[in-house]
Amino acid sequence: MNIGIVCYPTYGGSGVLATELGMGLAGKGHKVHFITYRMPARLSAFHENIYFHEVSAYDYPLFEYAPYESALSSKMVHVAIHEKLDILHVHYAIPHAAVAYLAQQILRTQNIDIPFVTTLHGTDITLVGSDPSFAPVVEFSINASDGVTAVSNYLKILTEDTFSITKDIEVIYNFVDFNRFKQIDKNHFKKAISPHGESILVHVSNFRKVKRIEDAVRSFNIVAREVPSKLILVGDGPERLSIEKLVVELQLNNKVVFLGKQDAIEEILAVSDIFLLPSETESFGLSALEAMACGVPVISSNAGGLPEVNVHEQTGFLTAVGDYQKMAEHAIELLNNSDMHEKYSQAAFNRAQQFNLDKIVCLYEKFYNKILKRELVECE
Ligand code: GMT
Repeated sequence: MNIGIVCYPTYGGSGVLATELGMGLAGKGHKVHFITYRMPARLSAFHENIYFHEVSAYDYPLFEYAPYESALSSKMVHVAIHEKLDILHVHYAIPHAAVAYLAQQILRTQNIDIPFVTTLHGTDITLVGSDPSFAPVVEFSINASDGVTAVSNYLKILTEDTFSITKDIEVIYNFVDFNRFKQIDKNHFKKAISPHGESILVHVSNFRKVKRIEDAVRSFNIVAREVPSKLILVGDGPERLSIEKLVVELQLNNKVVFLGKQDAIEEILAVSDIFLLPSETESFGLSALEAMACGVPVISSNAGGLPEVNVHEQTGFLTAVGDYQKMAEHAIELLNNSDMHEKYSQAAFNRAQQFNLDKIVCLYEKFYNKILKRELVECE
């Protein structure tokens, strides 16, 4: 199949997922064309069957904002024709689903009919998509999609509750590549971060308000009083300065390490003992799944789709949003009991297997075939 993928090429979960999906599909022999404004973050090396088409919006003094949507739509039309695309798959509804609809209409004037699939990731429905400034376009373009997927049951139901949806939404979960995310020996790295054998707690995100990183820091403040430990914060974004300020206020400077944006997340997870994800809302929690694949128990909030990933008292713990005290109590319990930690680590790894790349990529292939009315593939 020739597949066009549109996504945000940044460090956000939707872009990561779209890129991993593209790589998975290319690995199965499909030709995958990424249509984005920058090379996606996880697509650094050359990959067979993967092609990159850069979108650049022509700027002109008349424009306060360069019309990116028009440039993207034109590029989609161009790629669809020249690469003979069978299907377009857009990740994150805003503005990609509306832009795909426009491209589809333009292609139809040239007697080319290409279906497009929209994958809903989270904030395109929750925080951003439901805002009145976007909602009519989001609702229309979801309904105009030939196929719609959501990354959790929670997100499917929320979408149906928020908008008047006339399309079936299929749930296809996030997935993880076990060739990359696995338990590896990185003891030299562990020694560098925790020279005295301190336990390592980790949080990975794009430092947006919705992640409630302050809860991770406040929780760690309680843990560090009981257990020799370090907190590694990976990522960057709008909240970083205020989190740095909080760390200074709580006098945790020598215990909290800000690593900034990192590509080799798996190496950091390999030395971590607990993953913290206190999000206000989280449609799935890809970063938590990646931690679980590396055998790291997760202490998260119970928001959104997180209970579909992290199983309370098995793979980690779920706590009410904002209850950093409880998060700390669970972390202390786990760090003080190595048998319990080992059991949770194994359960986290086992649970992550439910979301392995091969299985979920196959579900996307099956979904494309359904939309294209082709013979369905069997998935495990
Ligand atoms: O919040 C982020 O980290 C980025 C955001 C996005 O839309 O780019 O991620 C969302 O998509 C991920 C992949 O499907 C999900 O695993 C995340 O849970 C989801 N984030 C939120 O719902 C806040």
